[in-house]
Amino acid sequence: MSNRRTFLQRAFSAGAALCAGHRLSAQAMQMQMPAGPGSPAAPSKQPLTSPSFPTPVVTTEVGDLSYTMDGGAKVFHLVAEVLRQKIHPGKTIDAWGFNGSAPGPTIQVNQGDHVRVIFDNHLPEPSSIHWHGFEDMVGYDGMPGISQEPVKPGGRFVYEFDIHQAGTYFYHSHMAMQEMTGMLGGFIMHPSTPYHPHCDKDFLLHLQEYAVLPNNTVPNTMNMEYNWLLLNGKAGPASTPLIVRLGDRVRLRFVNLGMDHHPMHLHGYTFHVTGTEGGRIQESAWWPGNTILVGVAQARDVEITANRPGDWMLHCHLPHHMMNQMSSNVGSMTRRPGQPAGVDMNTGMGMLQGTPGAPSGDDYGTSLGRGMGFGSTADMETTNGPLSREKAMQAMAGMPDEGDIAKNANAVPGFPQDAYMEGPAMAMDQMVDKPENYGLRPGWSGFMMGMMTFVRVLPPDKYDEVIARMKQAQRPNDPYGAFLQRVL
Ligand SMILES: [Cu+2]
Repeated sequence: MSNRRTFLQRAFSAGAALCAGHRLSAQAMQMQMPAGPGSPAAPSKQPLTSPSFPTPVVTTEVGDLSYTMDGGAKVFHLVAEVLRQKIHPGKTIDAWGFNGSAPGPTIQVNQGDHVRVIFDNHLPEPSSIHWHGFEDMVGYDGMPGISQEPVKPGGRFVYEFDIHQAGTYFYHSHMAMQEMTGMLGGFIMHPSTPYHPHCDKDFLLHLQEYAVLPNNTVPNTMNMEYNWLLLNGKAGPASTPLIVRLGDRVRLRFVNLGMDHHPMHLHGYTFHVTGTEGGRIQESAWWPGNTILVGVAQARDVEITANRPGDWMLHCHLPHHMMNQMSSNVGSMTRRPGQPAGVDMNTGMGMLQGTPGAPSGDDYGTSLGRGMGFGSTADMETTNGPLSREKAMQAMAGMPDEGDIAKNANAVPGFPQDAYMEGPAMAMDQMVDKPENYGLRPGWSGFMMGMMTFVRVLPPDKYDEVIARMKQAQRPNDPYGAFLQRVL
């Protein structure tokens, strides 16, 4: 006990020492949550899945925005800024977000709170923040040029809210292109009266998409097609699994602020849809499903009782949203040594050259005549290839050669399909190693791309093992921090 109290005191002191504008440690934030039966201040040891309230919402990758108290107000300091973010091993982009991440950190408040958000604009252009779905005064609606002056670079605007709603809400820039380059975040309003049934785990997932050309780092927000599909700012397999104990009641909150609608599908379970961007749905109106279409500017809450163990996939079911770096129309997807970054028009577009001098020749395969080398004897190690067995195995060093590609594959109409998507994807288990991935089947990462992650429903022994590793990692600003505090 004394050790635990000492630890908590230290955590609180460390957090309190940080000024507003920095994210406090998750432990510090937890200390500021109202003391409930499962809060860290509770004197006795809690069971593993204590019915504490409110259950902190975990936003993997991005975590929470801390707050300080000023009189009766919870004060958040939200800073819009340009940042670099690694969305996948080997792919770092220049995004715009808040307080160090895109999406920005999640704001969590309680129904009945008075909330102040100090917004600082560190962008090179004007901005403002819209509070999506808030029933509040128009002066705080964040409409630049309508409800307020745009906040100039270096400028500040202070928003004030009396929270009388409850549910899954979000904030975003109301400059559309800023929104498409990452300026969005979650805003959870916990109800003053607990929902029934109690959820032991509660997760927020932002559905996002970027168009970033190969060899480029800047999302093209004017594009209408997307080649990077993300959950909380990470593309699979870099996304972080949702860790659940067998028997837990689990809530998943999806928020979509993008250009596409996403049918989010969970394997192995029938969930019930329990909430929208308008708040909680009364139980008699819940509807069952295993795929929920999350439209643009919508939130959808779904709940399951996790009574079936396994590493269950959770993903957008649009086929092109289960891929990474799709860009066969602009050149090879992965640049390798010796491969030019740019080539002349003839070569780059495969225009009527080569032997026999027409796109139907051997040098032109299913790459629409763009000289990608598909199906030819001159195939290159691009992500669109390599399709000869020899080249495939070279490119998948360490992968077992189990004859994944038939010897006559290049003669089969339609080839490649999944070999194109999955076969050349190198397993990168080590590159995305983290405690939440512990115990996954070796090579799993070669088969997870885009808007995908796992709901890992773990039996007690495996769950304890993963939780112990998560705690041991002691990651700063751990998005799981508030949750880990409760799991004793
Ligand atoms: Cu999708």
